[in-house]
Formats: sequence, structure tokens, C-alpha cells
Amino acid sequence: MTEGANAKFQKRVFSGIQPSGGLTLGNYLGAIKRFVEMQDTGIETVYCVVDMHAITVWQDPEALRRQTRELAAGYFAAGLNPEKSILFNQSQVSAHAELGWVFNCVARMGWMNRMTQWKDKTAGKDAEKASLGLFAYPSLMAADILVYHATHVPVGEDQKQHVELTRDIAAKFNHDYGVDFFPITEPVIEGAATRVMSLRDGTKKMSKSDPSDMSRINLTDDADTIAKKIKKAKTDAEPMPDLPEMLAGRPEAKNLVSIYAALAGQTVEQVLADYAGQGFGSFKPKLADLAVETLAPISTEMGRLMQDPAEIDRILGLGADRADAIARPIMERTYEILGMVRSRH
Ligand code: AQP
Repeated sequence: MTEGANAKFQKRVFSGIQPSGGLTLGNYLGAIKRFVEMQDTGIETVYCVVDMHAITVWQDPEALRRQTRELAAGYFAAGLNPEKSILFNQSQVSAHAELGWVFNCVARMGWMNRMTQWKDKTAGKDAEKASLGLFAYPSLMAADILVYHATHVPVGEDQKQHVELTRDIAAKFNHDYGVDFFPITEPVIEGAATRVMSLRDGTKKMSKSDPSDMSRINLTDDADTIAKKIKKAKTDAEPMPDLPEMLAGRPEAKNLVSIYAALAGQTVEQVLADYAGQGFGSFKPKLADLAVETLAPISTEMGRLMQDPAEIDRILGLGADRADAIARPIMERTYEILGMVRSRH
């Protein structure tokens, strides 16, 4: 991880996931697996269930409650240790919303208009009917990161533009108020599967809110469902090539090979060295076995943890206390920089 302009800031990792549905293989490979790896690097790690982001599109309250706990269970089942990392849900730490508002006043409408996720999520729909929160989503995300003065943010490819916007917001705030207060955060995008694609369309990312359940592998899918989804995954008639560059123009083939590589902890080159010349008919069952082997223990552990929702809530609450202790002084200093009068007595 590079230090760059952030030498004066203590290294701190922040990232979050929305409880907007069940976790997918994309969330696991692009985010959670890497979050867990980072907790052993000696750098403070702060991870969040971003429930306030989830409500930028309507959520059934009962489902949101369940999905929040299920996401926390997913983090723990994948190896997140609450003694090593701080895990909490966003709405319990009010500084996120407070700094989000400040950043709404720093960020420009034109910046938000350029966000590809905003364009993707409103494509083919009437953007006038989207919530103001969905439009301002990247500003709240910048607040999530900067309220901890986080220097590094592990994310999938799809979130890179939002982290770049976070850097722009930090730089504009620092410039407008003549301070060097917010760090210029680095995105950390590494690994063979930083962009896991839909199993039905290799040009679309795998997403928990995709209407087609066959497009994704859920962390809670059983072995038969995983095998069925991989068997039915779209591919082409060509055999596996020898070299990664020969996967260009074959998005579905590239996706399955990348998923295999990420699950096996190999490079795409190594996977091709083993399977070159074979058809997907023989590759898919091997991929299914590997996916089941990796995900089954996580799914079983999630099921066990979900039996005790009060314990999940307790751990999230303790995490919120620790997160608040970092965020509150940063928020108070922000108010001071802005010129807001805070003394009451
Ligand atoms: N397909 C993916 N490949 C790699 N990484 C992914 N991530 C999400 N999908 C993929 C990473 O997971 C983290 C959490 O994402 P999020 O839930 O906050 O929002 P998202 O990126 O919008 O994920 P979804 O699944 O597509 O959610 P919905 O459908 O609700 O919008 C991020 O680090 C993201 O990069």
C-alpha cells in the first residue's frame, strides 16, 4: 500500500457493503475475502454494514433488518475477527450522516452526474423518479471513508470511480478551507476477481440486486444450486485458450476462468496452463466443486450465527462504540473548521 500524500496520517483501512440483498460471490471475492486478509497486516481495519446507503432504494424494513444481520454474519463466517477489526452498522454512528451533509455542500452536481453507477442504476428508467439519496450516494460514501481519516479503501473495480470522487471531495474541502485535514485516500483494487461478472451476461457485473437469481452465486446457495448455476452459466463454444490475452472478446469465458483463479488462489495464467484445450463442459464441474468447497463452510457458519441475532446485534453495537470514538473527534474538528459554534454551556 502506498503512502503518497498521506504520510502525516496514520494508516487506516475502511470499507463497507450494503445490506441491500444477500451476499454474492462478487461481494465475497471483490470485498470480504480481501477485508479479512487486511486485518492481519497490522493496520487498523474498520468495516461497515452501510444500511443508510441501502435505503437509497426502497427496502422492506423487515428484510433490511434481516439482511443487516445476515451481512454481519457473512463477515464473521468469512473470517472477520471483531477483536482485530471494527465492524458496525452505519446508522449507529451519526457522524456518517453529519459529514455526508457537509460533503453535499462541497461536492458539485456535475461530479455526481458523471458517476457511472448513477447512470447504470437509472438507465432505462426515469431518473427524475430516483431518490435524491441515490444521486448523492458517493458523497455519503466519501463521508464514510473520511470520517475515519481512512487512507486505504479495498473495493471492487465498480467502486473505483467513487473512491476517486472521495479524493476530489477531500482535496476541495482542504483547499476551500485552507487546511490539510482530510487524507487523499487510495483505492486498493487487487486480485484475480476485482470485477466478477454476471453468469448470464459477461458484460454486466454480478450484483445482489439483479432481478435474475441465476445471474449470481449467493453465499447462502446450497451445493446443488451452485452446481446448477455454474452448469447453466453462459459460455461460448471455443475451448480454453493457452494465454490470458486470448480471452479478450470472450467475456463469459474470461469471467469463469477469473472466478476459478480467485477461488483457487492462482493466477489466470496458471488456470489456463492446467485447462488449455479443454471445453467448458469439463471445466464447469471443476469450478462448481471449487466454489462449493469454498462457500459451503461460510454458508453453514452464517446459518449458525443467524440462530442468535441478539449476539450479532451486541457485536455490532460494540463496534459502533469503537467507530464512534474515532469518528466523533474528526467530526467535531470538521465543524470547527467550518466555523460552526458548538459550545452549549
Ligand atoms: N461483481 C463484483 N465483483 C467484484 N466486487 C464486487 N463488489 C460488488 N459487486 C462486485 C464489491 O463489493 C463491495 C460492496 O458493494 P456494495 O454492496 O456496497 O455495492 P455494490 O458494488 O453496488 O454491490 P452490488 O452487489 O451490486 O449491490 P447492489 O445490487 O445493491 O447495488 C464493494 O467493494 C464492491 O466493489
